Amino acid sequence: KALQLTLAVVKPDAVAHPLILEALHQKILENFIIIRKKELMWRTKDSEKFYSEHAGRFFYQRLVEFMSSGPMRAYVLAREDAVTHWRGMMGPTKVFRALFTSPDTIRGQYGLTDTRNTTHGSDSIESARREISFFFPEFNADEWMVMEEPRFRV
Ligand code: YYY
Ligand code: MG
Repeated sequence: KALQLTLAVVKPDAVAHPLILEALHQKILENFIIIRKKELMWRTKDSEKFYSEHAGRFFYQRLVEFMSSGPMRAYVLAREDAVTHWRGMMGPTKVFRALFTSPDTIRGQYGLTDTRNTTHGSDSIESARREISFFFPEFNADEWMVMEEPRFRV
């Protein structure tokens, strides 16, 4: 079965804590092939653009401010069913749901609030494609699939 790509982001709340950042990095290493990795910080306008689907929601302003409040770490990750696997590892968006229904997930373990919830993960193959090029405009996913993906399966 072919490998699938997804985008994972460690958000500013988790990057701010070196032990949490390291724990998340280890979890990622155990579960995925890391294809690309970078540290970056957003301007407000990047945050607004990335989360434009949520414009007008009650949490939009605090989300935008938080996501441009400090450095983040982004990964392009590969494995079978990478999108759903990372979403499963992250757990539910909302901190109380994460705490009470999925305490073993990343958000259940480290989430602080509904906004400061440690990580982002693409929610579909289509959003993974779009979000990977948002964070890694120099990365050509189609080319990777043709030129590199087969190497991991021989
Ligand atoms: O994909 P995911 O991150 O799990 O949740 P979304 O519903 O797409 O919301 C994106 C982002 O918005 C979430 O990670 C935190 C923030 N947010 C919030 O601050 N407050 C909420 N009540 C819901 C979402
Ligand atoms: Mg989402």
